[in-house]
Amino acid sequence: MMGKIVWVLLVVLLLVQAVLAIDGVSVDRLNIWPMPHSVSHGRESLFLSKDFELNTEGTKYNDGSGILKDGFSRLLDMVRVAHVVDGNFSKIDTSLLLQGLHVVVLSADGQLQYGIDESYKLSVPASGKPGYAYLEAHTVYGALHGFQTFSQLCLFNFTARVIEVPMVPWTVIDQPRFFFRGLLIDTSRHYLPLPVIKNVIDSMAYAKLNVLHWHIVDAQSFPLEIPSYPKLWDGAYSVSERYTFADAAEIVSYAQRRGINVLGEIDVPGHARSWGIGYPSLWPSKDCPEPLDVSNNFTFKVIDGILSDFSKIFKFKFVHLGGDEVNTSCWTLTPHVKKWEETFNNFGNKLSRKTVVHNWLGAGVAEKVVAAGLRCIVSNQDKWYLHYLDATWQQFYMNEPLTNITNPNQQKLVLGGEVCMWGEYIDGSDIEQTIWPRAAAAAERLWTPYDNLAKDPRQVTGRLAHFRCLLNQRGVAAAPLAGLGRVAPEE
Ligand code: CP6
Repeated sequence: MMGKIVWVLLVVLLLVQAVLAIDGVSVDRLNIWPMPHSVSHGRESLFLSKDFELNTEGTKYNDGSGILKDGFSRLLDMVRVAHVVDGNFSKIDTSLLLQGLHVVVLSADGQLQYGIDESYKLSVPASGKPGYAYLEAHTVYGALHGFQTFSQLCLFNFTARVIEVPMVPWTVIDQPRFFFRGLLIDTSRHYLPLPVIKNVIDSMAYAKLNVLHWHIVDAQSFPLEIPSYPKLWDGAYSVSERYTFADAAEIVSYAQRRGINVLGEIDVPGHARSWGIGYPSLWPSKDCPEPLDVSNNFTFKVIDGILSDFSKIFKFKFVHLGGDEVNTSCWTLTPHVKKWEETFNNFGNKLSRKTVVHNWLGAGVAEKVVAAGLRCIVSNQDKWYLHYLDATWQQFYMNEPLTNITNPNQQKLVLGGEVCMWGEYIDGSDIEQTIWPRAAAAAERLWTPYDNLAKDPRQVTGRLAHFRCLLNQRGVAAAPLAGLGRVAPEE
């Protein structure tokens, strides 16, 4: 009898020891990027069970296209970061095991569009009887942001070889400061292969950026198929450096499934020389090939054709028309165009109130645009241009879109901002490390409530360094914070 009791005690002791042997990692700061609206946490640790699962009970949204399901499966990949999870789950006390994530999406509407509700609430329970973590969002895209945040709370425990959520219980309440959080890519100066674009989209989702501004075409090349005018992509660099119409639709769908809108752009009437390779009559003349010949009806037929084809694939409510850097000397020099110039100048000044002005160039323009009652997206040339390799992440962090805009009604006209990766000096080989980590600094500026933003970038260095490592672990070639180590090219 005594022998039996001693034996049982021994087993119990061993079990307790086994459970205690799995130490939680102690984390010394909140490593969430961008910083949420509000966060609270505890000091305990939980572990994801072997069959950590998605539970969507009570969700109104019908996930027929699998956006939620695929998002959850990417979440599992993200938290594993390619480690082999071979820990012994039977050693972990069930009071420390999280069975899954219960996601409730309140709205049935699965449309992604400008201005949708991207908020979410995430709670991870304390140990004891943890069951499920809980994520609630109005839209499936808010839930995807919640997945991103959850993934950043997790880490791989190298002792237990399982995934741990330290500092439970967690409560995160979150929503973006601006609706428009963009990144521009330029596929005209250098062709970007489709897998590169997809990797950029993945990385945008990690930083909660939500608009991919696709500067598809420029003077140098016309890589996109336009079914209405099938000779336009004769202006591509080569027969292989092209996107079919279906490729573009696939990019839009890939982005959309990650909560990212694609803002398609044709830059007119300047920056369009490549159009004339297939259709030379779009040029004012052979020796004077840009801007587009705006005295020619055919030019407007082609623009119409492109926009009508665009509307079949780009579902975002905005389309970008460039309109920048129009060198009018060819118009002045070519008699049949010169007659037209005045009209153009006139309607240029009478932009419809439906227009959103993208402040691409000089700083300080945004305040004039909103004072005139127009909506605006801020890039501020020297602040959010990624091709300036000597611009630091600290400068990106400190670029405030509402600078000098104090009137609340005018502040509402600033829809957000956009970092720009102009393609003259980069291609698929180095685009990722030129975008990251600096775009992440801008992403926090655009996501996090103003009062939660660091007033001095030194306060966020450690947290950004952590996010940078996370990007590397997920296969994104983000550069070290200490700088790109390259010399800025001459303009
Ligand atoms: N391409 C187009 C560009 C630029 C612009 N439009 C540009 C101009 C100056 C700088 C960076 C980019 N490369 N189509 C102007 C918005 Cl510094």
